Amino acid sequence: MLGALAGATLLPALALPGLSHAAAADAAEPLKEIARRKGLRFGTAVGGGRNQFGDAAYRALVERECGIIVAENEMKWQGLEPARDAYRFGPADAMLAWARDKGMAMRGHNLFWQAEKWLPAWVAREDFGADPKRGVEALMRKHVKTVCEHFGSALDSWDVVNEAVDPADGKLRQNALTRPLGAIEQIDLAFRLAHEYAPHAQLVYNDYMRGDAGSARHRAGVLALLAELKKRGTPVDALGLQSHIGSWDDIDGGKNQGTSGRQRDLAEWRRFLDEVTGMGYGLLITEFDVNDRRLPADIARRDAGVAAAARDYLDLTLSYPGLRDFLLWGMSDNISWLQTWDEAPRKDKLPMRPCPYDAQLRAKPLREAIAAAMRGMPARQA
Ligand code: 9MR
Repeated sequence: MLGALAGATLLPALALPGLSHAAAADAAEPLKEIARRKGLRFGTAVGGGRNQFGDAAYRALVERECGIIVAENEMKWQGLEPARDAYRFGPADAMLAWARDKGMAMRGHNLFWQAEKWLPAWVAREDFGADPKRGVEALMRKHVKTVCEHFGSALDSWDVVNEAVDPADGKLRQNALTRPLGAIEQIDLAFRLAHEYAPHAQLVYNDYMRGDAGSARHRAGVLALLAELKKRGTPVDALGLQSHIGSWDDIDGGKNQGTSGRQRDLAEWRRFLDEVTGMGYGLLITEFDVNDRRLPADIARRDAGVAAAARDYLDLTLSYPGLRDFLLWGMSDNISWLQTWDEAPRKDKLPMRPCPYDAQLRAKPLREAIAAAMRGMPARQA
């Protein structure tokens, strides 16, 4: 039944006035197939709410386009263990069952999110006893063991540590787990535990550094972290490039306007990726979307600007043949986290258009940019 729905949902996209023939042709060839021919897995995050996993048309779109999914929130520690020992695996299990039924792979996101506000509130209040170091180690072990054993080999890639570097100064963030252990020791332990309980899985450090000047400290901090982990022999396989690209720079105080700014940022990004891969780490794109807050209100111009930014970024990032997974953070504009994230709204308060499909699930120029970038990229390494 969902298969039939998928066709019905996508027909309007084929008939959409203004879409080029190329875009119409791409709507006929699923993004996952374009990716698969080159040895890449293409997919998206899926949220558990009514407008995503709860919506048959949205599910059908994901099934048609994606070969891999990740839960937007349902596998986070806060989602799996909202109160101490009160595990709630139901929402994540339902999504995993669906993925398996439809032949989609699934990755795990995330075991430890370093910003204290995203740890479960009960962890911050926890009494770690007379020997807090051992108390933290015991809690971390219980968490990783319980979660990794629950999902077993169903997940072949895990974001083990998420967003450890503070973009403001490039230093490691502190939280209730790092204070007793030390920040680098806690990150090291997280990966060692993941390696112990999910030995089959690719273990990923995931962060949102970008190429622009405002992100320079963030990039430097991530490189320093990866170098230190390498020195310690920590079992980290890859860097997850979240890839929330677009108009962020003015928030961070950078001056990135016009084409020369874009070229300079891309050159910095290449330098960064070269350093990461030079250390022997793999890469993956984990959360791609395009923030359009600097682009004009006019929809055609805005969508063209989003597509152009995506194309530049993807042409460079997908040129690294060790990059094997490419996931978006949502397929359609209406469900994007950017619509409700109040730190960076558009000044005109219009809804953002950061995803390849619009609110009616019609394909946008961003979809064509993604398809074209994947068609043009080199085949992946075996
Ligand atoms: O999109 C997610 C949003 O629904 C959640 O409220 C938020 C907090 O759990 O996390 C968002 O996803 C983030 C991801 O987990 C890590 N990288 C940044 C993403 C966007 O904020």
